[in-house]
Amino acid sequence: MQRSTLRIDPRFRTPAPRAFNLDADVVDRRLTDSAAERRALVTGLLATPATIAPKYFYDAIGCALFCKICNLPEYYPTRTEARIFDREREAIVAAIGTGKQLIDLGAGDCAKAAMWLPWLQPSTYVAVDIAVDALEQALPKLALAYPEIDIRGVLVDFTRGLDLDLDVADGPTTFFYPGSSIGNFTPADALEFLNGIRRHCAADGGLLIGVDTKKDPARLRAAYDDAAGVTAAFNRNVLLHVNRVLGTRFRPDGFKHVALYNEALSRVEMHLEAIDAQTVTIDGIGRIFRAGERIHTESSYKYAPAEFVAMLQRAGFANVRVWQDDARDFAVCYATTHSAG
Ligand code: AVI
Repeated sequence: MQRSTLRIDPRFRTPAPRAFNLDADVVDRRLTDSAAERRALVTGLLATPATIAPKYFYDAIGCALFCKICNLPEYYPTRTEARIFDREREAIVAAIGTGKQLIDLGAGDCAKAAMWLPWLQPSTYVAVDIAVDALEQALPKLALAYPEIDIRGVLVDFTRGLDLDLDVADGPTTFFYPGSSIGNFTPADALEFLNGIRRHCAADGGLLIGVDTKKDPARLRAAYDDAAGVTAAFNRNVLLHVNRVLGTRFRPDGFKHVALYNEALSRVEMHLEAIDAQTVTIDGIGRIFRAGERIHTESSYKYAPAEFVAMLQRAGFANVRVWQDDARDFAVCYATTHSAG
């Protein structure tokens, strides 16, 4: 990913939404309380076990590494979801309908949604992401390619709460949340998040979402600990990002990448394990990481399709359709806000 010409200090405050000078407007609604963000990060690092929120993976280098992960032989979710989309495109379009507004959560480079634009022919396409670089590069190209669609971007950390009241117009709305990112929420938070989406959908709206399924733990582990070491680099890079945010001096090479499947909780966990004892000064406090001590950096929950359908129904969705690949490695669901077929 190229560096953006737009300079954004990660500690910045944004008093009010503003529009950048692009062919497609990008509104900045990122939250603002950088002191609270910093406090939460410090609290996580000083806790035992220590934690870092997964959103800190996605600086410019982290985004580039994540793109590489999506193309790794071991990381099946991205290509499996793409195959389901390809194979089931017409059935999915028939279920969704055309001409609605399309809200793309975690849009990134907008590549996944771009495949749907000619099919769904949305009136409006709103790309929502926290990463300014990706939206800034992708949206002008989309706006040129689809002049008939009102194309907009919203910069927001929607993992802190889904408040798109200013961005979602009245009328039928399709939310698009691919990539099994829902798995990075705890089940309780996922339910609340899905509820929030449903509230924004309005009548005749719906959610198209990708979900990773439970499977052989060895395959799950391999997907998060690839032979080329890309996921390990992605995991360790979070420490460089933390160093920039907090002014700490974590040494990424002092930590080992650990990926494991926690069968009891149905989740892959990623950790960074201290190779030897090290002390890191965090907000003036000397935090000792003992050899073998771990920092928990990510959980990625896996669902049986029936479990996920039940969660969608608990969130108030109805009429859930599920499409899977032949090996049942991944599931794509479309759920509506109305109960009639
Ligand atoms: C973004 N998210 C769905 C990925 C996942 O599979 O949980 C993040 C990831 N972490 C390591 N590899 C991929």
